[in-house]
Amino acid sequence: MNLSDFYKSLFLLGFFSVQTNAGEGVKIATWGSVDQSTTLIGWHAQNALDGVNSTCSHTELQSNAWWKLDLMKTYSVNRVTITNRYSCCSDRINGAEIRIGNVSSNVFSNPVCAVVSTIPAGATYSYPCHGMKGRYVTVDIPGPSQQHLTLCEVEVYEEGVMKQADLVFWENNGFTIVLFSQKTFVKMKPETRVQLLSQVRL
Ligand SMILES: [Ca+2]
Repeated sequence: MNLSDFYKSLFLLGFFSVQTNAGEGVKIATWGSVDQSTTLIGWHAQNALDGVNSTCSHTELQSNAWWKLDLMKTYSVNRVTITNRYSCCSDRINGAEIRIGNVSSNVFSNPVCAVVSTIPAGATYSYPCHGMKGRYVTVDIPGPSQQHLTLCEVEVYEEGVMKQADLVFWENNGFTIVLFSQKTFVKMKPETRVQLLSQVRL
């Protein structure tokens, strides 16, 4: 069965939800908005969320540098991945904290999921967060010393079944299109398991 037939079969069966393989989770980072404590010219916070490993966010030299993702509502976060800079300065990520919580004004008050010891240049490391709940996912370099925070990609995953309200299916030229939260199209991997439960149609 090719992909279009697969999606179409989902629609014809008339009910849905999506469940991912255990440990993989649903990527939710691209549903949010981002900010950082300061911005080196051209190195925007969004660069850590554009799916391109060669583009990075970058703060100015400062103490307590941070990058913050607002997921727009509270999620249970399964894991966070960070892709480190390839071209330079890979040790700047050492000691970075990943925090998850609901405090926006002072990101340092949210609980720590993990502390990065080191990530090789250009590598992507994954950090389990075991369902920590929060609207904000931040990465920071804590402390008074003047440092840059550079992140080339950050991905956030929620484990489990997608809520029905988060999904919209509709047909277009024989294809069934799936929309997550009015923003993101599904990009299913072949091994993704799909369990059908209910349907919303535009
Ligand atoms: Ca990037």
